[in-house]
Amino acid sequence: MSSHTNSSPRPAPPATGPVSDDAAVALALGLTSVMGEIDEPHQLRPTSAPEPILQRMYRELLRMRVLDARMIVLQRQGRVGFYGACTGQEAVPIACGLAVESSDWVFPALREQAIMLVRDFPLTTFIAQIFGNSGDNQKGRQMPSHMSSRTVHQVSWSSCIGPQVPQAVGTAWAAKLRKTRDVAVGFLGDGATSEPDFHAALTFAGVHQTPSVIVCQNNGWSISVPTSKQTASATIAVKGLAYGVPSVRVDGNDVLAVYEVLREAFERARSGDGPTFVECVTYRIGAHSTSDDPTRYRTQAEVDRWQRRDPVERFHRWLAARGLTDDARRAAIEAELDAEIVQVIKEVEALPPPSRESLFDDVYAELPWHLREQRAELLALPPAPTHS
Ligand SMILES: Cc1ncc(C[n+]2csc(CCOP(=O)(O)OP(=O)(O)O)c2C)c(N)n1
Ligand SMILES: [Mg+2]
Repeated sequence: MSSHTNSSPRPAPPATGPVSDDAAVALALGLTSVMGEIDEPHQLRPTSAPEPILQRMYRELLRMRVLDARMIVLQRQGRVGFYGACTGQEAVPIACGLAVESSDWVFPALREQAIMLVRDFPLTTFIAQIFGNSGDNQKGRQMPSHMSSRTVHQVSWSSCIGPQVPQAVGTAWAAKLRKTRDVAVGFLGDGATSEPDFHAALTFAGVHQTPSVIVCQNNGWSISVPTSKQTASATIAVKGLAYGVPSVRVDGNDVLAVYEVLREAFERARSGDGPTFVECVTYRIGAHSTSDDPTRYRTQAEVDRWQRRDPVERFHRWLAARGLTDDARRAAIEAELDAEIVQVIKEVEALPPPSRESLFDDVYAELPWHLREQRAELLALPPAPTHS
């Protein structure tokens, strides 16, 4: 037996902090909701969103749904190589995009690219990234769907699972040391909670009280692995309490609830009250990506059950019940958005590939001699044949 016996009891944990607070535990184990349409016990709260925000949310939700559908068609037609949709999970990125301030930093995982559109990133550049052509601000160097831009303080979607969370916490720590008002939000999926990065990030955030918001989109699956195989914990949110981080479990298909919870979390972080961990309970309606076939590992009955909780439909019904929209208005907005997206695709697809010489840009402030030589050699060659 080791020398660590029960003869010298551990000191009791400090009485402060979220672990000792019943209300805090209830937030991490329960489900926060505004619309209150869900079939499990939940804590209802009112919305603070004024009508212009409600209408913006509506339009952005509809836009993302239409955009995803169009992009998947492009991939199936072989016009783009890959696409990662967020269908069924739109409420989280849209709510986040409306809750953050323009100076805050966003570190997305796999399904949050919509945040940059909500923060007014041009749709043309967004779609050009998926084509990877000369309209792409990343010059075609990233995998499709891995868009990023300093202009909207959003780093690339991370194909590696987990690292965006410590990156966000580190950025938040820098903001704290520099005494700015900036907050950093880092995303992860339920699968990523099995990665060491998740634990490192929450430990650091709790110890250093960083102005960070860590958001887990629990969409039920990590490609073909169900959440029940990631953890035996009652909820994902409750794990945050062990790190001393206030944690909230929210209906991730209720755009109003996610907006409230994130706004509060940003506010806490900005006013010096430290990090928050948010679990958004949602579902990936489509495939993991265009490289996946979910019929191999989940039932249609499960998908149908979640279709009834669809975030776009629910918000439409909620607005309609208050006289703020109707089916005809929705159809008109969708048609308008679809026409705009089709037009942008047409313009972007006609753009040439990134220029050859752009290969040498952006790495060195001053190009070293050997790369200057290689650049000159490349430019002396005839242009590559174009594909048609
Ligand atoms: C470190 C690492 N391990 C494995 C993978 C392969 N991989 C890509 S996405 C994914 C599942 C991620 O699941 P989750 O975190 O729940 O996010 P979701 O796709 O459901 O949004 C895996 C295992 C990876 N990209 N990086
Ligand atoms: Mg997942």
